Amino acid sequence: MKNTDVKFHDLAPQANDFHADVIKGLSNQPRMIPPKYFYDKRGSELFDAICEQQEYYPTRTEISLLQYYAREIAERIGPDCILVELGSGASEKARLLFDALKPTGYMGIDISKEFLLDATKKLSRDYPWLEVHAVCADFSQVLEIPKHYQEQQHIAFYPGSSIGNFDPDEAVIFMEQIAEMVGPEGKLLIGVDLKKDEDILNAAYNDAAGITAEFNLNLLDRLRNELGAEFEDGAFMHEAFYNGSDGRIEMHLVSTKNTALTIDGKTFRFHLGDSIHTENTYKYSLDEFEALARRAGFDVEQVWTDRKDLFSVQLLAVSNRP
Ligand code: AVJ
Repeated sequence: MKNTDVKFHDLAPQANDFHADVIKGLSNQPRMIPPKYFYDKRGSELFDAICEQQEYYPTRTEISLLQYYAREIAERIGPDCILVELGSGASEKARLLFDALKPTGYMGIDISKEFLLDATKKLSRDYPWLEVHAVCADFSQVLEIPKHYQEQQHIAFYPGSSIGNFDPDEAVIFMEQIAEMVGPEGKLLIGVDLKKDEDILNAAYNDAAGITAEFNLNLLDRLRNELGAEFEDGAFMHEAFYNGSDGRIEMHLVSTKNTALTIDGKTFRFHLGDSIHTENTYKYSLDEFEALARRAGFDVEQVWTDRKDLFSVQLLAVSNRP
């Protein structure tokens, strides 16, 4: 492979059906819209701004862990691996590992084709020794790692604690698929947000500058601009709270009055305080996550945490237990 060539694999993922998912989600009880719809251009910008907020500790803590422990992580994994990043975006976190890890190849998997091609081209330019692959796919698609990489160990990389968006049972299924993808000698390097003082959790999703509120409310702008939804300005407000019995932050859009939202002649009525559930983000203790990983067929090989035990980066190995 030449210097800055990126090998492109198009698995032609099914485009999201925003309209159908919203109608379905608002017709159910409780009403729910999947969190993947937060991330249009504005939503992605707002998410980046969230990551800069003092209260939002996950991103900066994970970045510090990857920077600080890059060498240890690399030693644990060993040389010449194939690093496969799920939802690679700008590949910023993978970059933190390359100098220490020296993988043979990097495969960035992302659903957003233009962004993926742009990011992987830059990567290939910055790391001329690295064989870079861009895979346009969604997580439900089975990824085959190129045959000529059979000698190399396959390491899935799933930073960002996005595993928290899955219900635990779904997380197990997802991680089983990852185990299948990396094979019996493979590993998973994953960022997992931890249970902690509820005040810290609540503050992280209710930043004082109101960026998370804007991020949540941006979904309503999308309904209006893209689906022609009609509703009163100010009819909904941001709400985020830690639900201790389920171990998760919940985000909702809560009606501030008795009101209605109409899409395509379909009217959804809300009483004061009724909600549209927009996100769950599960938090785990180390023991809970270890149990979850085992259910999915992984052993926890090593865990790196910050001094305050806010966040963890974990290396899981596909288990050889029967
Ligand atoms: C991208 C899912 C990890 O759950 O913390 C941030 C998304 N939502 N603030 C998270 C999010 C509100 C974020 N994840």
